[in-house]
Amino acid sequence: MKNILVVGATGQIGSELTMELRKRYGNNHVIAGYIQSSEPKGELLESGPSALADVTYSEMILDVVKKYKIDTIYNLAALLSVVAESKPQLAWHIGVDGLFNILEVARQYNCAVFTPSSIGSFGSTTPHVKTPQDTIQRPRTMYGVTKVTTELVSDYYYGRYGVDTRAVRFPGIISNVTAPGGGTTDYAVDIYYSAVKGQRFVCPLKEGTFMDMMYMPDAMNAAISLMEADPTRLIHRNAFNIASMSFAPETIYAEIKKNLPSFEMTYDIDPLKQLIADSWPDSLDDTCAQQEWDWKPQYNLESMTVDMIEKLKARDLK
Ligand code: AKB
Repeated sequence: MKNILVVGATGQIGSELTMELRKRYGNNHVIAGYIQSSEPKGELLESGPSALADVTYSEMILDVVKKYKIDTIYNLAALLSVVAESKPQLAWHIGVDGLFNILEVARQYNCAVFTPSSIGSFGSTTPHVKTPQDTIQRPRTMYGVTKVTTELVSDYYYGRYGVDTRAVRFPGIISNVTAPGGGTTDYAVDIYYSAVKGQRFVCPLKEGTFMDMMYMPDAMNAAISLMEADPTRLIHRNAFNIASMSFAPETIYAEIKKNLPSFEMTYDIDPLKQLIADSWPDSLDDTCAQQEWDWKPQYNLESMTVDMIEKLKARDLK
């Protein structure tokens, strides 16, 4: 049986991934690692063990790994793209110094490590349509710089020390549980909340701004399937392109309107978000993930929209 530490367990991905891992591996085998300012609450707190695990303090990570005999770490600590532009040094400290802390403990205690990268690891000189697995990565955002670095450092620890590091490049993740904060793709979550609350949505990105997106169940499945994959089949490690849908604001708007016909959207462009989005791919080619670990998403824009609206309606949003 595995013993898993989720670092960043109270964040957008962590809060759902921790619960999913508990379902699959048993509640007591999955530790929700949190930082002081964001303690777990409710089901996350009550369903299993939690521990202070601030990625910027190596001793803290070491103590948790030793105490709970951890063999797998999902390292989700990071600042998202827009907020990283206002705090570039902190973004590096959490994303890169933090990763070194995790990898050093992983090297000593033989842990596998998942540290997600992102579509943000690409830049304006990257081929934008069907972006290949191995291609130009010259991002100009600090978020992207940290993500390329985490890919390289993770591969380094695999090649040099044999640490079992694996990762995917996440697209924008859409969830009806925990809201994201400070990302460029957040609009694709916010739009559903406005629609279900019966409010007009003001979109911060221009028509025609395509980006890859993914529904949370597929994103969680990608992370867990990759960590479960047969290592002898993996040619790549850090990090795999994955994809399930690519759309622009007008596409998601039209899809929501099919379900909620009175929904309205207008535009008020945020220059920083637009600059970042324009530098990211329109769509990724995920052939390597399909071939090396049988990656296959379940949701498209249509099925995700039906599910999002149903789940948000059931929450009776104020
Ligand atoms: C962001 O928008 O910063 C993230 C991402 C795509 O990595 N959601």
